[in-house]
Amino acid sequence: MNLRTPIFPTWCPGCGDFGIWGALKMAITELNIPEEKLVVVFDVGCSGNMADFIRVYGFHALHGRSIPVAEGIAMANHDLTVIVVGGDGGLYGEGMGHFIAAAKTNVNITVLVHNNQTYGLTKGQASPTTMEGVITGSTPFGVIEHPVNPLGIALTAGATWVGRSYAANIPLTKDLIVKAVKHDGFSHLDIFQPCTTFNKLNTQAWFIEHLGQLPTDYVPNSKLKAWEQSEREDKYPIGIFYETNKVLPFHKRLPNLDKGTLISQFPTSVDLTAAMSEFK
Ligand SMILES: Cc1ncc(C[n+]2csc(CCOP(=O)(O)OP(=O)(O)O)c2C)c(N)n1
Ligand code: SF4
Repeated sequence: MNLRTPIFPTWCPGCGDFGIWGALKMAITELNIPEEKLVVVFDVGCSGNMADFIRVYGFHALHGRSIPVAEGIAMANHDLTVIVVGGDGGLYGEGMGHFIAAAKTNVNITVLVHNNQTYGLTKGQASPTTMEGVITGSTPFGVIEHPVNPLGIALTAGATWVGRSYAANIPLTKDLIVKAVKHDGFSHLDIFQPCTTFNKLNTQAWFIEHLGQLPTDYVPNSKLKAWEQSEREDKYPIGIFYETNKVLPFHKRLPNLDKGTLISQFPTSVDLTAAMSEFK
């Protein structure tokens, strides 16, 4: 599958978006999903700008609103693989309500969060994951709140697959994306990444010092143990925190979808030739 577009990324040198971009392309290639069966919904942000840099069927949604768009696509055609790409500002700030609702619904989508602990595209304002004390354009005296724990929120809301990766570890990020996409239900992969321009605390050196591993005997089948690991601040573990297949995804709980996807039951006959010709 040719995932190239003619546009080279406009991201700053050293930005973690590059690593996630590479890992996502490798994951899509490994998953070998027919291109007409894959949809990537991009949020607004530096992360969401990936919409221009990867050749997939996609949708560039409004800031914080990519998850409901993805849910709509997955509900209309549950045969599709649906992936969301967005930042911590869009998905844990403006879109947090949607994030919680989608996790609770266990809709079969994969949410990849470029967690650079800042609003990158709008020049470094504090986001929900910015650490306490950090001076940003919007917090000139330092952030006075404690950051949210996105993995803990996902677990509490009912996500059935929860993991964390680091953008510079491209092989791990690729593996975790593959596993998250294969999961039948709502999967959430938080991916730490440096924002070299605006986040002067959480740099590559900071991540090397502060990232850790889950315990060697860790089995990701306990929500309580996963939550405990997600609360750790001595070291931030990466890997799969939690997965379960005991909860059916949303579309398998709707008997009227047993007959087939919604669009197959209500086929449309809209002629898209004129609209598509604009993209040639
Ligand atoms: C509804 C709406 N609110 C706010 C904005 C302005 N805006 C654009 S990008 C952005 C922040 C992006 O930060 P984040 O989601 O963390 O992504 P990043 O750029 O760091 O990848 C904001 C607030 C917008 N475009 N639309
Ligand atoms: S502003 Fe930050 S997140 Fe945006 S491209 Fe530059 S380094 Fe990456």
